[in-house]
Amino acid sequence: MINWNKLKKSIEGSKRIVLSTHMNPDGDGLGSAVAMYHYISSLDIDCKIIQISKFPDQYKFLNKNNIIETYDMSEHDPWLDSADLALIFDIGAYNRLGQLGDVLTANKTKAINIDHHPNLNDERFYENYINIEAAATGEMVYDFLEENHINMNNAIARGIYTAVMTDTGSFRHSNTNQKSHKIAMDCLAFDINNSKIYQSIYENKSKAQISLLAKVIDSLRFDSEGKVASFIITKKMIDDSGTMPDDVDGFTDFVRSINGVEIAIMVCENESGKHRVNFRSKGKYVINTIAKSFGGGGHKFAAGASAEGKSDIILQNILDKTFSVIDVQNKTSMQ
Ligand SMILES: [Mn+2]
Repeated sequence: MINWNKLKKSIEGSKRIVLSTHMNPDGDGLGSAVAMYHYISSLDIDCKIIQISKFPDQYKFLNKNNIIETYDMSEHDPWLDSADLALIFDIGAYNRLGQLGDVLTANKTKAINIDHHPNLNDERFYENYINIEAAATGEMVYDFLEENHINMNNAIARGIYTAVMTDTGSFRHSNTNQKSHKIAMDCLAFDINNSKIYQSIYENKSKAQISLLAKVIDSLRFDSEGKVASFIITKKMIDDSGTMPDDVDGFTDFVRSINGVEIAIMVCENESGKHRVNFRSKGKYVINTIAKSFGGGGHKFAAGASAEGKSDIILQNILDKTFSVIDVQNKTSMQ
């Protein structure tokens, strides 16, 4: 059992708290940070959310009064100098804090990890609050509030709802359970506009994004009798389509939705020779072991890694590993 009261005491004993999440932040990381921000600022503690990437516009509705700041060395380093606590949400790995992680380490700021990814026991964290059973980190923020008898309000509910909605694939993925729906129900009691939140995040695609998706669909590769679908997105495809690297978010989920596909794999070249790899499974095969063997990680059925080199060689290596993982898991499931 997680001792959420201990976290409350750490918060109450701090004078200046920074909240952050992983690079290329998503609805879970941002929603968790926003929910916690509204609680902490109600205590009159100096508090900022600082994230390190370009702010994703589809989450603007979380950023009323511009409470989510984008890390800027000259602006934030003096403020961070006297931060005595950092709460880091949904990080997966400390390195995904980028430069902000280096600043926190240099300042010896007490950094607390609140996450539903497996604990990597990174010594740069002072403390870890981990629950890999949680569908979202936002579920853990909900637990924190519940166990400490802290009431939600509209702004807190909006953050938590966004976190749980996005990490459960809008309550569709295999991690969706009674609790995710209970959290949604409790959040909706605070008058949040669930339909607007959904539209803002998912019904906001650019034409360029859709034409890139069309190219991806055209070039899909199928293996293992159609169980494995994979695709490559080159830097050139991104440049030619006029999209941004983050615009490929959700492509792997889309490919997984094809009948018969159990595993979808994306190899996307962000910068010349540098790739982001995504794995999605329908639930029959655990795929974070594949991600791990390429230096990445993640959840059982949704994971990622990065890889350097030539796109087609990277994909082939990943596929080879995937085939052997499927073989092993087929054998164990027959036993
Ligand atoms: Mn998450």
